[in-house]
Amino acid sequence: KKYNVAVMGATGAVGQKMLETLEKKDFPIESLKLLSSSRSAGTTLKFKDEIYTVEEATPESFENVDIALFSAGGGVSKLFAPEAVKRGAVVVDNTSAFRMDEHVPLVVPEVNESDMADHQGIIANPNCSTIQMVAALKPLKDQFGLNRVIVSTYQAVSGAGTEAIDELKSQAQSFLDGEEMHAELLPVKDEAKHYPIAFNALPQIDVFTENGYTFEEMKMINETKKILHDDQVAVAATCVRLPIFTSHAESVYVELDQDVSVDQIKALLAESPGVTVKDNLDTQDYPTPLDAAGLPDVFVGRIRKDLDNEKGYHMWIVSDNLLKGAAWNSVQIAESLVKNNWLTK
Ligand code: 11C
Repeated sequence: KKYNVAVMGATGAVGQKMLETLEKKDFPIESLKLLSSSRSAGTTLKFKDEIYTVEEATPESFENVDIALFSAGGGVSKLFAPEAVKRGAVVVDNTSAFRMDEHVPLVVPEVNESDMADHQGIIANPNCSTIQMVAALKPLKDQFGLNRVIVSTYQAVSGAGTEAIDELKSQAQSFLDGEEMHAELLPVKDEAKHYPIAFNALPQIDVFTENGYTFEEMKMINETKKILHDDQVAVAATCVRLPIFTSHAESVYVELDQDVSVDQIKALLAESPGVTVKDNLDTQDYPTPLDAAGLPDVFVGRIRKDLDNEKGYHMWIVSDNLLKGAAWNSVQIAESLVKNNWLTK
């Protein structure tokens, strides 16, 4: 059986990776519709040697669509996802619009695939920095119990879209040319103040919330608890943007319920789905954003025991934010819907 698929936000950084992933995984597509806001409508994109013209989305665009992959911002999802569901499509939404809605499963297939079984038309794809962390946390929680997580992130500019990629390039060029760097976008498009990202580190991703954490940090905290089905696990996050194009890296400290060896943790993660352990100090082997870019795995390295807490461990988690963090995970969700017969309700 083949499916009528729509990609909403097809011209964006994630949308383009969605097309690449659908093609790479040879997803069974009967028809493909590429949608966007009016701004990008008319753009042409290639999929499997065919040229498609991106159409401006309207509610009617979703007639006869089986699966709609959304990645065009929360506002667009809020507007169009219910319209798509009304017309019989199942929406895989890669924005934060519905993630914390109790009727919307928030899914990383390797972690909580079965949460999708009773979906009501929308399945949310978690935030990229959450996905790669929970992929490693879930096996640890199941095997050894998980009490606390403290994470600091080192996030790529592509998380903020193609404009942020362009901003880093032009600032880097200006700096090397001895010219002034212009900052108009990062850390957050609509905020009053902008800082250069080139040769810099910005401790703000998304807007600040009332408790002093950024929205990105709160996403990591709240989404982790929801995906792991654990309100009790303590989670704190500090999210930082770095001048990296692709792949988010994370320094993660966890406290488990048990005192286990580093070798036990390595062995467990090595056999966990979607996770690759890259950790050999003798050969200086550890994951880096450049190495992880373009690959679908979540890479874990620098696994070591805390020197003061016998149940505390540190690790370094890296993954391509546009693939496992977004497009790859969304297409995995679509594959799971098909495989488990969860498309039609
Ligand atoms: C970033 N993590 O790197 C963000 C991008 O909620 O899906 C993804 C935002 C989201 O800026």
